[in-house]
Amino acid sequence: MADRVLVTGSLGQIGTELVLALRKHYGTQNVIASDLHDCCPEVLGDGPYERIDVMDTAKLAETVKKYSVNKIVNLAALLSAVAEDKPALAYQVNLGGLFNILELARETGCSVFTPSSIAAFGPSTPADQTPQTTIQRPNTMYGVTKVAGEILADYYHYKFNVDTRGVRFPGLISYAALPGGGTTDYAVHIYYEALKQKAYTSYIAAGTYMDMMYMPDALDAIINLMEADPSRLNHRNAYNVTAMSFEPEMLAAEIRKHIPDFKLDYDVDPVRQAIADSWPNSLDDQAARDDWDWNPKYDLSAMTTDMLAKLKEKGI
Ligand code: VAH
Repeated sequence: MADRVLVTGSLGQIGTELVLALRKHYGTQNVIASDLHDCCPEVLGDGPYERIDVMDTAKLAETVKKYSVNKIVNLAALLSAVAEDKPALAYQVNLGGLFNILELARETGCSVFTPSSIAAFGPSTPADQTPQTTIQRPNTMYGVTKVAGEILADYYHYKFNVDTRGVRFPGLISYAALPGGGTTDYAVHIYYEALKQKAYTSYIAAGTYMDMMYMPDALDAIINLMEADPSRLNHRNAYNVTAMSFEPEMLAAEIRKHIPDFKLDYDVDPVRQAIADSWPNSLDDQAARDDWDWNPKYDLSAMTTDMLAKLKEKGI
C-alpha cells in the first residue's frame, strides 16, 4: 500500500510548503493536511484536510484510522518568542502534542518525523561549529520543549521501536508563508521591507550570528531523512542541519547587491535578542552529511537572489 502521511501544523511556515512538496512526492490524496482551521485554506491545494488539535487524541486516532496513515509529520508547535509569552501553552502543544503523536505511533506502527531546532541548545553549549552531541541546557520554554522532545522521541524509538526521526532546524527563510512568533523571523521580514521601503529596522542586533536555511533545502532535508535507509542512521532525534550562518549586516550587504540604497537600522528587542544570544553561532552538520547525504543547495547569495525574485513575482 502507498505511504499515507498525516501532517500536523500544516498552516505554519514549514507546513504550508511541506504539504505541497509531500504531495508531489507521495501523491496528493496520500498526504492529509491538518491544522486548527475548520476548513482547508486554498494555500494547501485540493488534497485531504482535517481540523486537528494535537491535544485531541481521539481525533488523531480517528484520522490515522480513516486514512490508513503510516507516517506522521508533526509540525504543530509554538515558536520561540511566542512560547516565552505563553509558556504553558507552548509546553502543552509542543511537548504534550508530541507525546500524543508518539503514543499513537506506538499503538499504530506509524513513523514520526518531528523537527527540533538550534533552540535545543543553550548558553553553555559550545557556540561555534556546535557538535552533533553536546551540552543541551536551553533557557527558553521553546528550547526546553525541543530538547525534551528530542529525548522523548529517542525514548520511543529505543524502548518501543517507533521509527522516529528529526532534524535541528536553524532559522528558516521562505517567500510562501510568513513565520509566526520566531526569533529568526527578522531574516524573512527584511526581504519584504527591502522591496517595499528599501529599509528595515532589525530587532536583532548587528553581529548576532545565527544558523539559517532557505526553505527549499529544509523541505529536502525532511523528505530525504524520512526516506533515508534506517541502517545508516546513527542518530534519530535530532540531526544538526544548516546551510549558512550570518548576522544582520551580512544579510543587508547581500540585499544591497540587488537594492543598492537599502538601509538597515536597529531597534533591538531585549526578549528576542536574549533568545538569539543563547543559541549557537554555527552548527557542525557533518553527521547528517555522512548518514543521509545532507547537502544544502542555497547559500546567502543564492537565497537572496531567489527570495527577492519570488517576492517580486508575488507582487511585494
Ligand atoms: C524560531 N524560526 O525563531 C524558529 C526557529 C531556530 C529558530 O526554531 O523560533
